[in-house]
Amino acid sequence: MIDKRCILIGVPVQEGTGRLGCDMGPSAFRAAGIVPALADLGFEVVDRGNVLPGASSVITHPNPVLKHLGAVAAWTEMLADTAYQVSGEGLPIFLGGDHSLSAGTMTGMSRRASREGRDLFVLWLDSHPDLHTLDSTTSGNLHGVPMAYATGQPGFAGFFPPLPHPVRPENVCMIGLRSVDPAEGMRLREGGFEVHDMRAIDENGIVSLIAGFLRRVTAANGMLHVSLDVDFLDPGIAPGVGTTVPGGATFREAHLAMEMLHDSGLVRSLDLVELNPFLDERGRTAILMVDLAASLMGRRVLDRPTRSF
Ligand code: Z70
Ligand code: MN
Ligand code: MN
Ligand code: MN
Repeated sequence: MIDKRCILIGVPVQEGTGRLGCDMGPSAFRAAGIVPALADLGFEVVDRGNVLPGASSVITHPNPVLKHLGAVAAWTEMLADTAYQVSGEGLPIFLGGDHSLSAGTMTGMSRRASREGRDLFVLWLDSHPDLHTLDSTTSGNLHGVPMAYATGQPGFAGFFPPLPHPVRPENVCMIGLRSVDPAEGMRLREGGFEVHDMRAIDENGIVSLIAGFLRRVTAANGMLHVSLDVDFLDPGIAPGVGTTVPGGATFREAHLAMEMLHDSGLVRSLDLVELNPFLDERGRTAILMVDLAASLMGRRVLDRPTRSF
């Protein structure tokens, strides 16, 4: 962590999903107490409020199912600039909003890493790889494409902003996958990504998976961005999300992952995405996500020595 300042950026994008409600995500994170939770850990918390994209143009594409291409491209362009700038002032926490926002945040953080002569690494905690291209998506929901865009898969040029610093697939670790479309599976097999599905968590435990990745980040002097999709979690504990996929991470696995990330000292930026407060139950998903963010930022039950990986 570069210092003790974290900067909250509300990103009320919902055009990347098929349903409404993610635009209320930033408000729900605030109502669930994210500011005092971080301030209690000794951080200076700067809440920049919600950001908005520039005007979107109508973009036509040969894939007729694409939804809100112009709007998501405009969000991406604005967020790449915002992530780059804010990451020079503190640790940005992006309060989504749907997962299309990560197209922008990964791009901006990759530029930040390059500026420091380093490589961006991404820990992607999600039931989905979000690795569709504009050509391969069959739902047309653009929260299914950010990883393909940020890693420079073909077909985005001329539709999304240019990508000067693509993230290397080898620097991406996905954990929690349990819903993968055929075109995404092909890219996962051939693209060089580090991929751990739910079975891998069950067989190995989440500790060894995360420790292995953190060792690689450390060895490369990498800068680490974490992208946490609500649907990484089991829907039994996190119902406030548009896509519920059974068999997700438990409360204890998710907290343990966050605690390890904190201990590593490697995290430089965080996305909290896909929270849909309209589908939540009395704020429990928002509260859980805030608690996980607090664990990542250093909340703990007992003092322990810092670990290196
Ligand atoms: C599916 C699609 C998706 C998040 C759902 C699902 C994509 N692969 N991503 N929820 N975060 O529609 O492309
Ligand atoms: Mn996702
Ligand atoms: Mn450059
Ligand atoms: Mn997902």
